[in-house]
Amino acid sequence: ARPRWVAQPDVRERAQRLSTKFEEVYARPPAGVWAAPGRANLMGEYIDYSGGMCLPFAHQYVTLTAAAPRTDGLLHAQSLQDADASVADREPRAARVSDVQPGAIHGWFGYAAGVAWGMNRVAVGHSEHEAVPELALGADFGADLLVDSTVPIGAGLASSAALECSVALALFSLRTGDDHPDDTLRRALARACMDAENYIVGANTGGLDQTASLRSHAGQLLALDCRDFDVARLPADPALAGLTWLAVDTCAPHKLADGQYSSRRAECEAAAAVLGVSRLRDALPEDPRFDDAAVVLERFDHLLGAGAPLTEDPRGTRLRLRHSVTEMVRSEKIARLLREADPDWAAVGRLLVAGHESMRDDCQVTVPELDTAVEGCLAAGAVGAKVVGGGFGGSVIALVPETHVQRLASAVQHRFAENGFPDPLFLTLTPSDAARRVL
Ligand code: GAF
Repeated sequence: ARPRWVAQPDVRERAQRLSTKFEEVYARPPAGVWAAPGRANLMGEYIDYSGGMCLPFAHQYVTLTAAAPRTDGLLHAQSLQDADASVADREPRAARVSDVQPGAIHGWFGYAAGVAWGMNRVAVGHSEHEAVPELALGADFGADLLVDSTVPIGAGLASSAALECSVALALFSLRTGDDHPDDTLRRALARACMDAENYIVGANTGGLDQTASLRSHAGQLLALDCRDFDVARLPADPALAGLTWLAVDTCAPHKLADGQYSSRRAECEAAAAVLGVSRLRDALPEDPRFDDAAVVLERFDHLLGAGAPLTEDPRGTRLRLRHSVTEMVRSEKIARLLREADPDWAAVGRLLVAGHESMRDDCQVTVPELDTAVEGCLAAGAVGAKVVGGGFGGSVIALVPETHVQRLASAVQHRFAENGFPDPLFLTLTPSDAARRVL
């Protein structure tokens, strides 16, 4: 069989189609259409919640939200993907904004309604964020929403964040009339989307995806410092070196809310408690090297030997710690390499492979399809390859010479067939603009 490629999205055409559909569904035109991308991540997996550095970029696949305001405090939502969903998930969704709260909303509508809740929460401020009154939706604010996604769903490419962030930008624009929120407001919107995911959807994720979706720039990577969500922009363009980003969606089912993700996070928090720091990044110095990671592990072993209170699974906790601190160093190393005028992409590639091995052996979030995809990419000439995002299925990204892309896809496809895995999907990814109004 020939490799199956995911078509490049025609965002304008999809937005126009969505606008027409909106009129059919709600019997009035939308006030606009907003789009938010998913992300890839070069390095810094499973360390955002520990304050590590991540290196994401927004890709060109977006989720679109067409929206019009209401004045009765109600939120209505439908999705063009509902046709593919189970019957229970297909009904139009409605909720009063003031009734949205943890445990109240289920299914994908939780992501959309959760954002309204998150915006009101961030507006008044809470322990993790100072008040940003511009995000307040107001007592009678409501909206009709129609959603369409071009981001492969559940593929580890941040389809959830794309949904949240497109809804957030739509609600913000409807409420304030501001179509160009600055970086400070985007940071606050990202926090509102994180809150939606953490509290309304119940996935204890760390903010990487929402930040990438709302704060990226075309042609750049973000160096995202998750201690304070400050970003620096790296104008790293592999195309200058004849390289491109290829994603292989293994199509192995991917799910974050099933406890595996939260247990990884809990183990990292347990390791931090043993080390006496509030988050693992604080156990490393400002400009960390691999030697520093080794020192942290020695300290951990020493503290355990001295009878530090421990978790149920000391061995697992130590592996998670080793993944976290080495991943933090790999991220900083790649950021240093990419700040050079002519980056050493071969060195970047070696770090990507080391990152994958750590995700496989220490974080333990890969599945055979992911490992096979990475091995297949490397055997066929990729400069580097690794799982992207939360793992347990989903995608790998590979850094690939442009001239090898087709050959490499055929080789991976062949390897999947040999292993009896279903056909994967292939996408070339381009660092693209953050969430924006498109119509
Ligand atoms: C998922 C989460 F949503 C992110 O916060 C991040 O932890 C990622 O997995 C792993 O790096 O995408």
